[in-house]
Formats: sequence, C-alpha cells, structure tokens
Amino acid sequence: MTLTQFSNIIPTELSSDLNKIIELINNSNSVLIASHLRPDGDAIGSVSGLSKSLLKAGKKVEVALLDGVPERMAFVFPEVKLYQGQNELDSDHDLIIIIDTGDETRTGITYNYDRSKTTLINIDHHASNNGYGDVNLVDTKASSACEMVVGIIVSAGLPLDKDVALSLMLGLITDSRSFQNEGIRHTAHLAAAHLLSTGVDNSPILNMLNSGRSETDLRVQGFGLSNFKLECNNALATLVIRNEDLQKMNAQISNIFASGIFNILTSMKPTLASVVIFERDDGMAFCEFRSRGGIDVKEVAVSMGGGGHVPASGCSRMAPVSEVAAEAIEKMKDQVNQTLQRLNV
Ligand SMILES: [Mn+2]
Repeated sequence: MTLTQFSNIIPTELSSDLNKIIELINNSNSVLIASHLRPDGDAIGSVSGLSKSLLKAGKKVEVALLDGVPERMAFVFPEVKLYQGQNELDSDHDLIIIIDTGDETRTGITYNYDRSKTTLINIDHHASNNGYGDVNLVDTKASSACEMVVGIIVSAGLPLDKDVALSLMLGLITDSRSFQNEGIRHTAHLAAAHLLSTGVDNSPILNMLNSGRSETDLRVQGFGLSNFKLECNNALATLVIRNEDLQKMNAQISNIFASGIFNILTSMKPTLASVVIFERDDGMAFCEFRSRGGIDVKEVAVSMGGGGHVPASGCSRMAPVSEVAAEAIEKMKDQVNQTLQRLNV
C-alpha cells in the first residue's frame, strides 16, 4: 500500500453509509446532536466539533446531553441551545444525530418525533452498538467518535478550522489514550494530521489532561491504590469503592472517573484486566472494566446490561454495590481465566 491509498479516514467498506449521511447533512437545515450520559472527552469533543462545523455551514444546531457539559471540558463547547436534565424531548429537526453511543437508551432521553420528517443517525465506534439508527455509521476499529467525525467533515467538505479542530482533538486524544490503544489504526493519526493542519493550539487540552486534576481526584486514586485486590494469579485487579468511602474523602463518582484509577490498575506487569465497582449516593452501582492483551471485557459488561469496547467497558444498575461487585468480579475471573487458558494452549 502506498501512502496515497491511506487517504480515507472512514474505511471504504462503510462508504455507502457515509455517503447517505453526507447527503442527509447536506439536505438538512436543522439538526439535533446528542450523546451518552456522563459524557467523556469523546462525547463532548464529537458533539461540539460536529456542532461547530454545522453551525459554520449555516445550519441550525441544537444539542441534547442529559448530564450537561462537564466544567473541565466547557472550553470546547460552542454557544448553542443545550437541552440538559430533560428525559424527554420533542424534536421537529430534520436530523437527530446520536454520536459515541452504543444504544439509544444510553442518552437517557426519549425523543418524540415524526418518523416521516426526521431521520435518526447513529455515528459510533462501540463494538456493542446495536444499530438503532435509520442510518448507522459504525466503525468499531475507529479510535474515537471524533476520528469518525473528522472523516465525515473531510469527506463532506464541511468547515474545519482551529475551533472545530480543538473539539475533535479532545476526543481523539482521550479515547485513544494519547494514541496508545492496542490495534490503533493509521486513520487515528490521519485524523490528527487533518486537525493539526488547521494550526490548532492543543495546549488547553494538554493542560486539562496533565495538570487539571483536583486534590480529591488524587485522594481517590490513593484510596484505589491502597485498597485494590488481586485475583487469577495477579492477572485481575479488583476494587470496590463504597459511598461511605467517597463521603470520607468528600468525593463524588466524577472524582473516580477523573482519578485515572481504572487504567492504572492494568499498568502492573502481570495484570491484564481490572474491574472497579462503585456506588453513587442514590444507590446506583457502577462497574468499569479495563483490559489489555485481547481480554474481552465488553462481553462481561453486556452480560450485566452495559456496553463498550473490548478493552474498556462499563455498566450500571440500581442494586446494592456488594451484590453487583460479587457478580462483576466472578464474571471477570471467568473471562480472565478462559482467555489465559486459551492463550496457554
Ligand atoms: Mn468514544
């Protein structure tokens, strides 16, 4: 393969879906863009990046994020009508575009719209995506939804300037773990090249990632490092954080996500997978699964009503944290042992 053959960010086998989406965007005037609950860098980056580009193309853009925009990512967000905290939305938009979301219900919002007037578009890279859109563009090997949005913008000839690029760089960097994901494709770097060619200054993103954590985030990380347990001959790290632990540290579950503990646990040499189980003050229990070396944690997450990617997945359930922890740890032990047995054969 020569370098010129590397020009597509979205793989050619998805061209017909890509072209349908470009045509729908070109023919639309009003667009509602949405993403998942507890939005991460990729959700905020892709929603804000596409919003900015479509606004610059002269379209009416509105955004729906049930949990709003996290303060630390607000610097990428455009001035746009934002629906937050609303479980139900009436839409008369030409398009509803849901990004970075494997299942429509993960947006936490029910959309009321006339199916003859409004088209639902699903743009995502989660392996667990269930194809809920009228048109689906699902590229499970893409590093991030932001990579896919760059692919759409470049293919469609939509506006791409520094401002759009700053948003999309956020998700490209965070979801690829700074281009360190296993099996990362050249298209992630190609998308980055397109973004950097705008002259975008990435320093606000790097500052957020490298020096944006709070004292509480670090206290939670310290708690995690002091309290994890090892199973499966040290191949699996497990950690349970109860609401009372959080209260002692004056912490919220957002501090757990910001602490970095999920990935730190799999940075030990023999540890190929981790599960962190934690509890919110309203009684909702959460699991975050991570792995390397091909252990499929998405299977475990899906079996517990969640979803995600092979190396990074999650689920949540309104149930006692001890009960959820017992199930998650048991299933992870099975998954890790099965994979180890397969590798040893
Ligand atoms: Mn993502």
